[in-house]
Amino acid sequence: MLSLPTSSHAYGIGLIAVIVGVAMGVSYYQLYFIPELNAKPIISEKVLHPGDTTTITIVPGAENNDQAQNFVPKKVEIQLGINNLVIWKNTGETAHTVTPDEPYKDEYSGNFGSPGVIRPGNSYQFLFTQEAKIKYHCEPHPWMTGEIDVVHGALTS
Ligand SMILES: [Cu+2]
Repeated sequence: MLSLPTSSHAYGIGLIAVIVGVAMGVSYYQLYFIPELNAKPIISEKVLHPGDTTTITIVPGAENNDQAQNFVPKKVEIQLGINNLVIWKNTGETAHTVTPDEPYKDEYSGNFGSPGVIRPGNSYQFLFTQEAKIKYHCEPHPWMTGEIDVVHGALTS
């Protein structure tokens, strides 16, 4: 008769201990683990949604080594918060890539460079959120080169 309440009491304490343990685990996960996983730098709205885009055209014939024009314009200076979204449009008839000479990672947008080839009629875009100077080329046609200089815009400095 006495043993039943005792054991059910012990069972109750055990259950509470488990619930408290799980709750602590969950709050630890929410407090420390998730924020670290989701940590993204704080970037101004103007930089995340610039008013203008910068378009670089990959012109027809760009794959020809003896053609001067490939990425047009070849060198661009863009301003954070103004035109820091860059779009490469392939208007030619050959697939090309946008490949950084040296790996570049933007703290917000991640690794720069087209994930594969940009087929004719397609485009590749990248949102730059930090000052940077990046030289790039086309993987299949390494004589195709370009440069992006990302600078502080008048609105963001
Ligand atoms: Cu190419």
